[in-house]
Formats: sequence, C-alpha cells, structure tokens
Amino acid sequence: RRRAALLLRPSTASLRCTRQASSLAAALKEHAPIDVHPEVQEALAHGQPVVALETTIITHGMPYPANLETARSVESNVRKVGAIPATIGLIEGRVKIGLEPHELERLADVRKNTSVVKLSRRDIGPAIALKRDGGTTCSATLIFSALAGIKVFSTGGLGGVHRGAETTMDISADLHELTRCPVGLVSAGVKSILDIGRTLEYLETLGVPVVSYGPTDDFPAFYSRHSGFKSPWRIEDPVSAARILHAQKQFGLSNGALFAVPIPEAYEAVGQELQRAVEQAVLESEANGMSRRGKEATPWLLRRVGELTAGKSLASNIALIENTALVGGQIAVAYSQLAK
Ligand code: PSU
Ligand code: MN
Repeated sequence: RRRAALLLRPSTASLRCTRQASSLAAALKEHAPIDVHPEVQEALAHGQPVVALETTIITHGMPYPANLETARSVESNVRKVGAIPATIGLIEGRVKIGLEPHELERLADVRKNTSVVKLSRRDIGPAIALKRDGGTTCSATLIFSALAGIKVFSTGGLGGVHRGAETTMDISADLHELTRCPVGLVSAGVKSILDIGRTLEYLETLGVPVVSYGPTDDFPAFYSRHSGFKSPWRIEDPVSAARILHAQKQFGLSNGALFAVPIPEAYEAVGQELQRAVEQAVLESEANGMSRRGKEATPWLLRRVGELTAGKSLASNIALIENTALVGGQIAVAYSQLAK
C-alpha cells in the first residue's frame, strides 16, 4: 500500500495520468490486495513506456524450465527496445503488477507449485479470496493492465472462438475483455487450435479493431504467417499502432485493439507441419471429450501438439512470443512519445 500511495501525491507526473491513477487509487482505497512493482510504478508515474506480460503461458502453456527461460527472455526483449516489462500474476491472493524474480520462479515451477490456477475474469474474485497463486490469461491481464494504466500488452496468442463452439459454446473471455480494456494487445494472431474465421467475426461484432502488423494484411495463425483470413486493417510501424490507441483514447472508447504480428519467416516452414499436428490434436480432443472440459481444453491441446511434434511447437511458440515482446515494446515507446 505504501508503494502505490506515492502515485496519489499530486505531482506533475501523476496529474498527467490522473485517469489511470484514479482506478488504481480507487482499488487501493478499498484496500485491494495489489502490489505495483516500484520500477513499473515509477515508469507509469512519469509517462514512460511499460509493456504488460501475461502468466498463463508460463503456468499452463509451456513446460518447465522453458517457461521460466521464456518469461525472462521476453522481459529482456521489452527492455532492449526501451520499455519496462510488467509481468502480471497472482501470488497468495495478491495481484502483482510486475513480478520479482523469485515470484516468477514460483509461478513457473509447476513441479512444486501444482495448485496454481489459470485466471480468467470469472476466477479473479474466488482466487483472491482463497489466497491462491494464479497465472493471468489475456482476459485477466487486460483487466489489471487497464487498472494500472498500462497501454500495451504483449503475448503469444489471444483466446477466441473454439472449433465446434456452435455446440460447446466455448468462446474465450479474452474477446469480451478487449471491449472493456483500452489496451493494445500484441499477439501472433489467435491460437491455431481455434476457429479463426468465427473469432474474427466475433471481434467485429464486439467492435474490436484487428490490425495486421507487417508486410501483408493476412491475419496470422500463430505458428504460421497465414491463416487464409484477412485483417480489416494493416500497419507496418509502431507509430501507427500508437496512433490507433491514442485516437481511441481521445474519443473515450472503452475498447482495446488487437495487433497481429506474424511469426518470424524462419519458422514458416515448420509452421505448416505444426498446423497438421494441431488438426490432429483438435480431432482427438473432440473424440476424448477434452474439448468439452472448459478451461482445461487449451492447455491440453497445447501439450498434445508439443507431444505430436516432438517439441517443435515449443521453439516456434518461444520465437513468436519473443517477437511480439519486441513489437509491443516499440509500440509502448511510440505511445509514450505521442501522449507527451
Ligand atoms: N495461447 C497459447 N498458450 C496459452 C494461451 C494462449 O499459445 O497458454 C492462454 C492465454 O493466456 C489465453 C488463454 O488468454 O490461453 C485462453 O484460454 P481459454 O481459451 O480457456 O480462454
Ligand atoms: Mn474456454
């Protein structure tokens, strides 16, 4: 509480981000269990670039120790381009905006820490009340980013409409969250296990801009640079991304934006092969009932694709996340310059 109280002091820096500080201030007034890392707090108070990072990919998306190494390299990529990383997670029922190294290790070491939960919006209240550890999905990470006033969030793949959702109704809470949080989410598209066409339709209905970031307007499919679908918008540089976020802020729009960054070229060939494993894993999940097991579906599919490809999916997964971290950092830097 002491740390965040600093934000409330009326300095020129805190006046500049009064609106951001106010929702955090309101939470703190309620004694909400939230700790903003001093480095992140300092950056936010001075309008410096910050990039949020999620933790479900660490706790439920990748095996140990690759998950921990990736979490560290992603943070270091954000720093390389001049921004401050804020990895978000839940430790014993306290929301952490920026994890200490030992906290990151604690969440990542899924051999020891077996009860860490996957946190979507619906899980936040219960997990805090029961003092659990948790990895935040895109939805929960968007919520805490918006609360703290962080404008950019980098990850691997956004959740979306699952295949067969017309019967299972499995649609990730990530999509709705993008209507409530004015944050730019940078990802390599949506997970390839999804129904990409329906996910894009749903985002259109929700009013969330989908923007390809790169040389074509192809909407990327995580492991591959192409999904067969097009994005309605395309940009090629961080300043354009920052301008989109800025325009939405000027008009008080509550929604964020999805910036879809294709996986680096070098991984395109293996991407085709991975996609075949994805198709097989999805069929298996329909046959064995995993596709009807709610939040367990995604982690099961990712693990199965890893098995089927002898770990090749992991290398691609790491490469694409490291890449979105760089782009997210650049967008955050551009935004901080616009907002000055
Ligand atoms: N994509 C991945 N690995 C992951 C996820 C996405 O390659 O671990 C996680 C993200 O945190 C995303 C979540 O927000 O899965 C979506 O889960 P669900 O489909 O259950 O909403
Ligand atoms: Mn789901």
